Amino acid sequence: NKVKLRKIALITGATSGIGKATAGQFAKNGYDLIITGRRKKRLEEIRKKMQEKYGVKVKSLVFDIRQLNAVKKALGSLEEDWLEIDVLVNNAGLASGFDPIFQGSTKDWDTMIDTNVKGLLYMTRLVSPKMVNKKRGHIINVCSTAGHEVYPNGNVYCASKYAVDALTKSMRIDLHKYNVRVSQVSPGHVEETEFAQVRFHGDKKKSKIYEDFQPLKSKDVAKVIYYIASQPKHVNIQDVLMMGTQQANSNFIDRS
Ligand code: NDP
Ligand code: 8X3
Repeated sequence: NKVKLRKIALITGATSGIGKATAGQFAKNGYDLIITGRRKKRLEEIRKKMQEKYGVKVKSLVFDIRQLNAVKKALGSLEEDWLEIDVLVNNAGLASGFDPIFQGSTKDWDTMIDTNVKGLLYMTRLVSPKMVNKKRGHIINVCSTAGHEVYPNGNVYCASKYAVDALTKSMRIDLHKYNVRVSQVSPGHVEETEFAQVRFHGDKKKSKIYEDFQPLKSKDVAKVIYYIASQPKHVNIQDVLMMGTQQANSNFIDRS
């Protein structure tokens, strides 16, 4: 009996925050990694660090997840022995802007929908056929509390995460008969990420949204993602909604 010992996880958006922490958790647990992002230098540093620290093999793929051709080219560059991906973590994503609907920037809207929804779809479309053929695999989407509840000025970001929630549920219907698990994690505020900096377009003052309470840390979410991936084959954790203790939901945070 040949037992497959090598395990491969592909994590999108691994240059910072939750994706980087998730790469660390999978590497620590012996997974070879494919890590992606647009920032080449950062990705290369993370690749080297993971290899040296955990002794696993790591591939880095630099591409913009919004560009279907770039996604195809990057995945197409993988050698045969990297194609059997066990876990796909669809993490790359962002909020861009924080404006009421009548003032929102359509450029921000395009960025969020193209990244959070279309990017996730492109990755899934290209990675899932092999999982279906092998009747084995796990796709874990990074959703958000914003995919379960809306909040003032959240409009398009929330809509993009509601779309992630809908896709997680419908992908599961399409894939469960092929023994492919589909799960998601839905965190509230998470620090040690660049999320706020990106949302507020680098405005340092506005980005200080985690100062007067203790949010989750990127590693807290990463550990849950790994926990989801490490369940016995007959168990599929469908969604984990998680928040810092001082956060009750999207709209109630104890900042006292
Ligand atoms: P970060 O900004 O720290 O990380 C976002 C990652 O996504 C980066 O690695 C970035 O890489 C990548 N990314 C963004 N746009 C693109 C693109 N066009 N092409 C390729 N990669 C891209 O934020 P987080 O770690 O917080 O975000 C990770 C996920 O977690 C997102 O989906 C976010 O919506 C979700 N989330 C975050 C929460 C939070 O409070 N922080 C809470 C709930 C969910 P690069 O810039 O190098 O391309
Ligand atoms: C990120 C958390 O509350 O800013 O998804 O939408 S929130």
